[in-house]
Amino acid sequence: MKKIVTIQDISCFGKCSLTVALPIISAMGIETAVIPTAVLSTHTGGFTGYTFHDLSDDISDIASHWKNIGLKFDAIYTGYLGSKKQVQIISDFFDNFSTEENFIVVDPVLGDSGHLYAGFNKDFVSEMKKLCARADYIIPNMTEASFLLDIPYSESYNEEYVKDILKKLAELGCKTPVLTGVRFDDKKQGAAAYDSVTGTYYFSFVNHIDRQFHGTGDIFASVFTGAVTLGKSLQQALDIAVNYIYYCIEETLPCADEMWYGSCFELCLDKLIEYTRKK
Ligand code: PXL
Repeated sequence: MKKIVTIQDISCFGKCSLTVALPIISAMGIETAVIPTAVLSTHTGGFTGYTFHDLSDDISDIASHWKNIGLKFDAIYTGYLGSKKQVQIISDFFDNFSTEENFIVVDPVLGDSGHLYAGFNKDFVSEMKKLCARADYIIPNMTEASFLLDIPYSESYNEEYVKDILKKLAELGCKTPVLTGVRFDDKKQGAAAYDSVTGTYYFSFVNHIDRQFHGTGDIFASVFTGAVTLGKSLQQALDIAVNYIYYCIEETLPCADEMWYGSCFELCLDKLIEYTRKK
């Protein structure tokens, strides 16, 4: 059985980070080990008054124990990290657990819609850039890509622009950057990737639905990481993740007002399992 370790926060309410990564990766038939980086009462996107309990010191202790008992993983997948210090701790985790056989996915969770999430600043972005340099795959959205590359955020662009961004993201040091939330017109939306080893670009699109829901970036990253872990090609992994997000949004639309803080991803896990099992 394949085994992924995912390192990100637990937002106790709000459907993101570990509360989506665990059910999604498990549904794909992959064992999911977790290291929580922080415990928040809710995520930071729209809630006020949330609690934040930093677990930085626990990460190294958990890693030491795992090292002692010889645990190995097929993939290491990181998401939301709460501080610059945590990024350094995760880098040490990579030193200890990355091997020739496994791969690293960094979802550089920084922001959305042109803005950084609450609590993040340019120093944090610089630190995240260093983590991206160590990854096989990074999965930023357009906002995160702009901050990582220190370029203005734009909502209107063409295929050449996306290819250029992907190439520049690869120049940060990561082998395969994957860009989410790609949209050239109001008909299609999806994701793009660049395999810097072969110099090949990949795209995957579905019909555009003009509604965004919190946590879909985490869902995308979890599905993509699971698919690559199962040996799917880059194109297949993009297609599975893009289509699953489409179904999640479609399922969420009827209760969109109530679901401003997350999506109804639970209602289409059957579709994810079906996609995952297809050859
Ligand atoms: O969905 C990304 C995410 C993860 N974890 C926390 C967040 C966010 C985005 O706002 O606040 C705590």
